[in-house]
Amino acid sequence: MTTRLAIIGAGLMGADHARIFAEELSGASLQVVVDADEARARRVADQCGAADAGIDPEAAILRGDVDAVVIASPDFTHAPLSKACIAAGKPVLCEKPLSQSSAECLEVLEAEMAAGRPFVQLGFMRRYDQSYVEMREALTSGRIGRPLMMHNFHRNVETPAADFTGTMAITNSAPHEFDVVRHVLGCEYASISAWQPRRSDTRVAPVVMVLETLDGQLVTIEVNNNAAYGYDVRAELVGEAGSVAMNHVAYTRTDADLSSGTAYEPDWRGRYAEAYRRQNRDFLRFVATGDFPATASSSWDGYAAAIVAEAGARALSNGTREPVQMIGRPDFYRRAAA
Ligand code: ISE
Repeated sequence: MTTRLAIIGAGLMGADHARIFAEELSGASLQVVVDADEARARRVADQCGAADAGIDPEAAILRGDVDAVVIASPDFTHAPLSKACIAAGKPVLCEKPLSQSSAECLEVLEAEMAAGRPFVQLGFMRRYDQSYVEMREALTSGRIGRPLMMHNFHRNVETPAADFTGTMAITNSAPHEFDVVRHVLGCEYASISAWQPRRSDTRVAPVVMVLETLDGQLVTIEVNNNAAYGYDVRAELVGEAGSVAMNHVAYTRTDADLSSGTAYEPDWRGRYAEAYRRQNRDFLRFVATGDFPATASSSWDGYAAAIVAEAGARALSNGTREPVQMIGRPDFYRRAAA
């Protein structure tokens, strides 16, 4: 079966998804690329062999020759467009976050439950990264014993926008950790605290968070969006009988001039290239079979990330330890572990 796709959003991630489906996976054909900037949509459409380009996302979702949709438009459009896909009965791969408002995430959950089957696969691609896959395996096999702590570092070269704030580090960047850590540990959060050190300039300073899980584990997350030297994500899962740490991912090491070094990627697309391929391949299977992928993030996971981010933003601005209070998980979103 060939899945006929609409790509909504032709920015960094929309263009990357279009390229992955067109060049790196089989089983997909790109029908239309949509962007508020029509010339940009046209450019990506031409690059990935889509016949049409347009500016109207709802019209693209409703097209008879579109089976499924990829949403990579600005964050505030994710939830409304996901709901439009649910209403049209079309599976959607939606970039993270589902919404920065947990209330809006709940609206998506309700629409999906009313439709009677899952439609939304959320683009928390780190779940497909081999390092987190192996951390999960180390827990399920019992090799490192009961988990105690998970330490995380998430560093970007510089902030994506000039007006990026510490709060946005929690609501835009840290949700990757919020999601992948609860996926690895298989547990929800109880509380979150957040602090920032002082920088000597006006750039946004790192945010350091400590979370407690309902099973009594501690999770540390540093998000430094002005790390200057490269895109660098690290993690270590510490158990009672051992630990698993992510290695720096690099194909080569250069030894020269009395030193030895490996390179950093400029951003996440290279670092997570294989994770994106695995995720998008799983999406094509989901469209073909209707079975929600065991590894993927659902709209429930999007809600969970939004609730933690909201509590984290409050913790940072009030200097308090904030409880994380989620609604009970609806049966609809219970599934066998991957
Ligand atoms: C960005 O929004 C992303 O989604 C990337 O995956 C992440 O690594 C980056 O830090 C965020 O700013």
